[in-house]
Amino acid sequence: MKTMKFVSAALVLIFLLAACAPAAATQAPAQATTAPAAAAKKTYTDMTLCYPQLGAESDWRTANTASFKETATKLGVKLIFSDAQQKQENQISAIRSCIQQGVSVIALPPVVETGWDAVLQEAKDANIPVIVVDRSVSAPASLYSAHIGSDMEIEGKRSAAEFNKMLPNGGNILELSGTTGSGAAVGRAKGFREALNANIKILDSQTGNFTRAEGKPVMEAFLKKYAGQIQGVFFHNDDMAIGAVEAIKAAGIKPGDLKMVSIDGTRGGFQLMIDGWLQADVECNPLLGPQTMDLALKLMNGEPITKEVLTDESVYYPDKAAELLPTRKY
Ligand code: GYE
Repeated sequence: MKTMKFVSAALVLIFLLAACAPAAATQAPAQATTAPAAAAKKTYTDMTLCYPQLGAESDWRTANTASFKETATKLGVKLIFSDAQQKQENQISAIRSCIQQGVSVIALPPVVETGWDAVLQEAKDANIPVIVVDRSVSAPASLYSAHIGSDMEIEGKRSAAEFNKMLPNGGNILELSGTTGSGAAVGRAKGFREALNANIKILDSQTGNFTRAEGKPVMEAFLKKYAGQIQGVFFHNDDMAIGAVEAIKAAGIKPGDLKMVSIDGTRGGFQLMIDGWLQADVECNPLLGPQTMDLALKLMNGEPITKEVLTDESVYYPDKAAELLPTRKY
């Protein structure tokens, strides 16, 4: 009996030793390899980037989408792209789905400025960095890692400077503004008003939602109401200017009769300058894919980044429009 007990105790011991040994053997090298692996730098092929695009409302937006898709393909970044059709709730659900999928970084072009706090907090809680792209958000800066885009107020100021030059004795103008509540429309309207000479009056301002389709009827209504009273029109983007010019032509107004300034610098805007409708086009650069992915990689590697990255932009005029049009990328 005693020998039986001894033998079974010995067997248990041998079994336990045998069971532990392989575990210990596999743990040791695993520990040894994790340290150098963690120190290895991540590359673009490790990146899954979420881009919940806000819509396809303009040529600017089409170029912005193409920039993200082309850059991702070139660098080997896995892009999760969606189109929110200018609806914030669609962007929010796209972000939530990206959080669930555990993407590396979210790049968000916000359709409007407000209403992002909750979903940005969700991304933060999931340790997914967010880069705000193009338009700004009003959320606390602690809820996102960086913003890359244009200074919309400067674009508004540059536009005002053109009217100040063209209407030195003052006059009445109209404004076709972008999507209500969007960082682009808010910033451009603010900068424009700050820099516009006091003798130039903005008789009316209506949104055309950054689209050709809405720009045209807004201009038609403007012309009915203010015929003979205006000297100029300020457009928050080229697509609305293109739509509005159809209404302006139909009303029998000739190129140059009204002073017109727009923003973006798309091929369509350049064509309007060549045809004499626009006297200046303030540049807004949509080609943000490369900079965004570069910054996203830095975030993945815990490298230092610049919180506010502003795009370098200028103003285009009709005298160079024909020469520059073939070189335009959007
Ligand atoms: O100017 C307009 C687009 O947010 C800067 O959005 C962007 C604006 C751009 O629809 O064409």
